[in-house]
Amino acid sequence: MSRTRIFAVGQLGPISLADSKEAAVARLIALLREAHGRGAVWITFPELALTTFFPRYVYDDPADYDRFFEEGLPSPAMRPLFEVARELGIGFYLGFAEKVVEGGETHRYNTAILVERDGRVIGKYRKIHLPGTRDPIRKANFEHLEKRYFEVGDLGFRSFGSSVGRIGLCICNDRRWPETFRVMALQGAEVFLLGYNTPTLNIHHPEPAHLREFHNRLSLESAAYQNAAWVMAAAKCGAEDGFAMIGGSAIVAPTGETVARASGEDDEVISYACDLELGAYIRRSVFDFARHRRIEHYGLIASQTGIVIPEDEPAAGDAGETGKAAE
Ligand code: CDT
Repeated sequence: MSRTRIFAVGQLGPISLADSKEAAVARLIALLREAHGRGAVWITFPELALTTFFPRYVYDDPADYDRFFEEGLPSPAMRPLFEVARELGIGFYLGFAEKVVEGGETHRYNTAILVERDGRVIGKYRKIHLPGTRDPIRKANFEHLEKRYFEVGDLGFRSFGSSVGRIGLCICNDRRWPETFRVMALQGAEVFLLGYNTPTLNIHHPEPAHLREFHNRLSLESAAYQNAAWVMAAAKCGAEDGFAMIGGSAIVAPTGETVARASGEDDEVISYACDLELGAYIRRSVFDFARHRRIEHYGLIASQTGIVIPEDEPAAGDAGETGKAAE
């Protein structure tokens, strides 16, 4: 028996540094209305969807960057989006910069929330894999300073029950790490939602621009396939004040096949009728975790961060030069 619902992804084109949050939210509402018109029950919006991708800029004083952050849920800027979504009965994923006082201390996170079709916040995630640096590296005319503005998320990778299925959520760079998705899949996630802002130029590790698109797609498709789950991925893309970011927002099936893909680098809705039973079927066979996983051999994944060559192994030879394998 199928369990089909229409999921949508709302891609955003550029948001300028000069744009107001109100203008960004008006664009999100237009995307949400279009998704609803297509019969969608849920829409995924990008990472940091209310502002430009501000970690590309260097600020020293919180007084200069606090304007990018939201306080309270819904924050005043988000409230109109919450209201229209509840009125239309459509759930959503939204990424934003969060400022919160907890335990008497101020914290700032790169956050995403899940808002149920009746307007309740049913899930929250604070980004764990923060890319870039704390200090400027001055290798280009922009930076990637997520480690400067955000703390590492403290909520873990979780999945949440919703009226449309069990949802796991993460943010941008998390999609490059398979551990992200496996932890959520082990909690029964059937659909992974994520938003991203990916600069076309990699300032840390120069590489051809086409690889940025390829690695995005590769990460999404492998996450879907290896966990037998649907993936909804929403880009904020195009040139924000001249700083280019990739598009390629996509919906990927549990088979690993991309079934819908944004065509441009501006505001755009893509949608697909997703049968959650397709993933369940695969999780009863080739990816029946309970039957086939061998956790007694996976210990290093959770106990070691970097690469450690076992000491009892012979040193690596010069097989590259001689063509002879080290023995
Ligand atoms: N926003 C975000 O996480 N972007 C990163 C860029 C990595 S290059 C520093 C990404 O993984 O797409």
